[in-house]
Amino acid sequence: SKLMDGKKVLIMGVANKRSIAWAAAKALHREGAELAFTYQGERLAKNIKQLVEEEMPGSLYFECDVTSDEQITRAFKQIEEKWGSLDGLVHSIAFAKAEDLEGDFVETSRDGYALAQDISSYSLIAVARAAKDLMKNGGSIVTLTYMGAERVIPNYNVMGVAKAALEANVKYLAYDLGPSNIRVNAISAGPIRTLAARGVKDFNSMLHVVAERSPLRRTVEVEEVADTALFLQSHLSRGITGEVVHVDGGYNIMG
Ligand code: 0WD
Repeated sequence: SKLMDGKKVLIMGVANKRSIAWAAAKALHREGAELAFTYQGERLAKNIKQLVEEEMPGSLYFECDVTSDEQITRAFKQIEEKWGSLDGLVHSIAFAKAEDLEGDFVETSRDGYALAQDISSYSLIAVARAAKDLMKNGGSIVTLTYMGAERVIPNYNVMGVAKAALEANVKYLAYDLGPSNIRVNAISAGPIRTLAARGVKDFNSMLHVVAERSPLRRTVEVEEVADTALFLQSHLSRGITGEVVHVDGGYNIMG
């Protein structure tokens, strides 16, 4: 038998095959989970349809832009109709305007700040609320964060502040949902070349610094992040909630 046999997991945030969410889906699929996907908009519908039908036929997929309460409600209604219940949720979504991911943080606009918080931080609360009624036998919610929440990473700027809020959300949600045996955790991943990473100025030099200075003397592979997502989704992590697990080759311990 496999680690995730009989478990139903919703994956939010696949943009393409390089997405961390897609790697997490592959790890969960390998271990027998049934999967559903939500994607941001019509722009991504073709990508998702193709990926799912080629590699995970039978998986469900629905549109869900997390800035829209209506779309969140509709997506979870569709999941309820198809599945009746849910065991896991992987939230792998973030966004900030390009102009807010470089230069002086002090120049962050009110709009840019609100947008980054809405998509990258508030959305976890919104989807946790929608998921909790479906997680009738308990569940596991996993989100993706970055060390820019804990310390200043030049250019990460407004996203660092959004990730700090996201990590606080993880703790408050873990407390709220604990009595329902729903666990809420974050993975703080080291830098990985994805679509979202392309938006961060000087991303390549971040990769170099990690490869040079981290205890493992290398950057992390997306599969390593995915296997941690699998662990946090599985019964192996049943005693862990409200935690931020660093999957960064140990980089965060360095002074
Ligand atoms: O180095 C990295 N790549 C790291 C990423 C290090 C540490 C953490 N992370 C985080 C990101 O901040 C994000 O929370 O991992 C998560 C996944 O990011 P990713 O896999 O690196 O990037 P990507 O494949 O682009 O997936 C993020 C997706 C969006 O992609 P684009 O690039 O098209 O914006 O988040 C989704 C979208 O698919 N997304 C939304 N989904 C629903 N509604 C929305 C939205 N409004 N906005 C963005």
